[in-house]
Amino acid sequence: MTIGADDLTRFHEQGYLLLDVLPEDDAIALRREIDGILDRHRVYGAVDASFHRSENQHHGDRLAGYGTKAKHYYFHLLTDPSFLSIQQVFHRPEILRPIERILGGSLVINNASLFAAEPGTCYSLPWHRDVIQIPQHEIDEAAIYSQERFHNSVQINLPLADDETLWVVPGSHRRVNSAGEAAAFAGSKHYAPLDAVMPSALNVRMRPGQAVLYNNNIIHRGHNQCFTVPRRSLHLGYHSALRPPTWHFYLLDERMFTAAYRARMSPEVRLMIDQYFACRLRYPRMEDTWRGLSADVAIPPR
Ligand SMILES: O=C(O)CCC(=O)C(=O)O
Repeated sequence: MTIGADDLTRFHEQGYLLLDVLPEDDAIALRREIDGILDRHRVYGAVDASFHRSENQHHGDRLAGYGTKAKHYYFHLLTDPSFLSIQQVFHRPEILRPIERILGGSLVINNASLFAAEPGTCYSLPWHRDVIQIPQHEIDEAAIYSQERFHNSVQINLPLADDETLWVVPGSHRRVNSAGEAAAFAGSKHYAPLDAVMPSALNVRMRPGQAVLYNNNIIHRGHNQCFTVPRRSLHLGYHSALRPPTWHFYLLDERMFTAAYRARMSPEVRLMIDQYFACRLRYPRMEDTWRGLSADVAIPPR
């Protein structure tokens, strides 16, 4: 399945798009497989119930001792051999086709993670746009959050269990902050304070197998006062190799892809990784992705 012109317009205007992507049974089967992996590393007993901040969650957690903290875990799926068996989902056509429609083909994966949390966990990632790689004084808001600029990145949350954690401010990806948003981000262009009020925020509610595709310049956050069901959501990022990438492209750590590990990957995923590093050779410097942006203006492919 791909998406039609209306969905494409909705994605560009609203900055996010909710889609039925995987059959629910496939999502539940995948969730069972992931539960099995987590269970093999889970430690039962006393739980550290203190609140764990999540601003640096993208650095990743270790599987060992899963469950000893009441925290929102973030596991890197492309570099941890424990997750090799589920990597086939990264090239499912149902995921790739809608993104190709948005980005224009030659897709390169640049992030694949798992959000996992157990019932009773409180999770509050502050409001942000995904610009934390850019030093605050170099964030050119008018150039980055602009309709004129083609944003070569699509991020997806694909829940394998009911999920009501993602919040977005529709349309905020292509305009500078409103007065209310500017007040929330007055102290930091990276993260608002945890208790900041965000006007016009919307909660994205999804069933297993649905996915939200979003432009990660949108103002968004992950927030769940207290999970009542486990969170098991895939969090994936793609670029098109046809255009210069954005700063999100540089997350993968080359050192993790040893010859021994690569030999264990499926040919399809190994090819995806090869394409990633080939693209990175062409665009080696992350800082080039935000410097001189006004020259990188282009209309989106249709
Ligand atoms: O938890 C979520 O759904 C959002 C996570 C997020 O925004 C992030 O990791 O940057």
